[in-house]
Amino acid sequence: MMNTETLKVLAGEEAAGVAAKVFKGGRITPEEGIMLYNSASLPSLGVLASAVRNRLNGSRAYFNHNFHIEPTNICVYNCRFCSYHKQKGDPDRWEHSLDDMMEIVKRFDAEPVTEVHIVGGVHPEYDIHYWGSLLQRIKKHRPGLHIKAFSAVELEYMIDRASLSISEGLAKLKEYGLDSIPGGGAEIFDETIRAGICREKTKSARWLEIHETAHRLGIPSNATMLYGHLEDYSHRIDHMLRLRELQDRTGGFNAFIPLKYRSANNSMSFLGEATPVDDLRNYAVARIFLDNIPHLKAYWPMTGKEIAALSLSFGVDDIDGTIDDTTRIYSMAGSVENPAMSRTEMAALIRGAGFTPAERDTLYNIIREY
Ligand code: V47
Ligand code: SF4
Repeated sequence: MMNTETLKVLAGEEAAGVAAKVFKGGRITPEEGIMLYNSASLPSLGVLASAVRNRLNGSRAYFNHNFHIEPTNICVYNCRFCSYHKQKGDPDRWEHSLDDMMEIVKRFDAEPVTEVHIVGGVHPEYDIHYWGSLLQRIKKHRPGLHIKAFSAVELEYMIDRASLSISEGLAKLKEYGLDSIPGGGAEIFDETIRAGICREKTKSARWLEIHETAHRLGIPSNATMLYGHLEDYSHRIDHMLRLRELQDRTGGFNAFIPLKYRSANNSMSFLGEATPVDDLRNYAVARIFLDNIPHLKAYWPMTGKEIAALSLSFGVDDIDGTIDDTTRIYSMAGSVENPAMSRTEMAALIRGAGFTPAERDTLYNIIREY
């Protein structure tokens, strides 16, 4: 434990009190969170976030052996930040058939992958039973593969279309084989900013309701936050506060994943992008503020390998998975083309940053320490 003078030197006069609280394991207020964003130095944020990280995850840094299926990039919505969605008839669209998607699954038959991550656009024609048959076919083919599928936006659309309640729809999907839900579609919960970037899609309250209902049905999930566009720090803290309150009620979130807005090929390109320093500050404040979500993930196909490695010293304990070149959502917005890393490469990246690599399954059971 550091004395007050050391804390003042490290964190600055204003942040010293907050630093003392964080070191004692206390929870910070929204005002304190905003203050950290505005005035704490980068090294002091690294130290504070590392204190929280070490308490929750020690020196481990996790990754998993996974692949993605992106069933379609056709989408009924038109989010301003999205470089990915296309309309029917566009030459760059894709719509994989169920057989095509099973071919992707079968490509991994000889590999010890533990998770398939399935997310795509909101296709106007496919219903809950179509998606259910995909889940069933995957489970039949490979019962041990964990299926993390469908953002709350896709779920809302298929469940509303079937005239089911959220609870009925999620229970049906669980029966079909859904194991957990990824964190997409959260964007930023503040209603005014949300209207500026994705006016039509799933309202914040509905996103939260879908995740809360899933947790109550025993379906864990992740949560994301899209940052670096129209929002300010108070909106980021408001977003994380809504997640922290939900997590206090259910404990169902495994990981929080900040997603930096990437500006290529979409209608908000004029905004540019947050800097690497802002990315690290954001990871750190998230780790300090969200004291009840066990894992903080840097999604490396979005951040790049270098920032993912650096982020481990700013609160991050998870750099997602091997991916194996099965996602296009970020390369279309300006990130790494053809993302793929072997398990050995992921372990080396983590070890090079000074942490202990741990291969995990979706629920953070350890498969192997490197
Ligand atoms: O909701 C779309 C984001 C999300 C852009 O749960 C963009 O493990 C930045 O949720 N710049 C979908 N972000 C991806 C997602 C995800 C990814 C990795 C792991 C997990 C998990 C979930 O991608 C969308 C949106 O926030 N997004 N376009 C863009 N131009
Ligand atoms: Fe559709 Fe998702 Fe893109 Fe929005 S972010 S337009 S919901 S694919």
